[in-house]
Amino acid sequence: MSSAQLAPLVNTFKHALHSHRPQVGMFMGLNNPVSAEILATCGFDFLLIDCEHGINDMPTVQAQLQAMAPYPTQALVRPVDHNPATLKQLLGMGVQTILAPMVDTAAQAEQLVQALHYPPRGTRGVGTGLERGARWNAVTDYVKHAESNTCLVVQIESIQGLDNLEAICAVDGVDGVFIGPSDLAAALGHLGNAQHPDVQNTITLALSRINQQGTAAGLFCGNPGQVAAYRAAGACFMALGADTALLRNAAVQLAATARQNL
Ligand code: 3PY
Ligand code: MG
Repeated sequence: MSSAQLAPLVNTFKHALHSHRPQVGMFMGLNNPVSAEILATCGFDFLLIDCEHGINDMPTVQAQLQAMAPYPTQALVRPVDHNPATLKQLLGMGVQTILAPMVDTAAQAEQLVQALHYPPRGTRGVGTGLERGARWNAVTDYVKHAESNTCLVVQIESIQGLDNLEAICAVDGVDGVFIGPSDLAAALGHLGNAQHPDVQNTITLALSRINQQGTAAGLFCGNPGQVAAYRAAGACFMALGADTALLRNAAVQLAATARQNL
């Protein structure tokens, strides 16, 4: 390998899911490379840049990927939709793991797999000389190693998704299944109350069903007090809250503490 070439960029998150090694991370919605870099120093296995509900867009996703690159954490991106063109751009800018929201059927999961991989497995277009993902062709044999370092996690957050859970897990190329408690709560008639016992029981059962398929299971866990219970129920990877909420909660607490002493 010449000094102008790089070794393949290994997706340690994908490998962790396949060996069911527990992973903790956070959602990021602040849309800011400085806060992304700060969080990259904090000991999380992964940081998830959210384009579904956060205002992150293509240039700011790229800036955050660049900010996080020197640190031992993996970047995940949740795209706003399943559009293969959106996914192609994200992979091109160097995203190696996609968390796809609102996956309800095995057919949708299969379409996502196809969008993420080059032919013959999929339909991803080839443009490595223009793309950060391949480090503009500095990565040796990028196209040959892309499949083994590209990871798909699908989100289950509807009744239909629950009904099709086993079939979705069985799609070749689905590396993990992530429960979205807020949308699931809404789907179960408990909008705004993901802690409702019906929702929590449904989550526990879903985690067990995902594990029975041999697939890595994950979920959003806004309360660190629930980590142990979710782990016992079969969660392998958990997103522990969001940077936006962390900032607000800490600021509210700071203001309140100061006021108590005025
Ligand atoms: C949800 O809870 O609906 C999510 O998408 C992840 O937090
Ligand atoms: Mg959701």
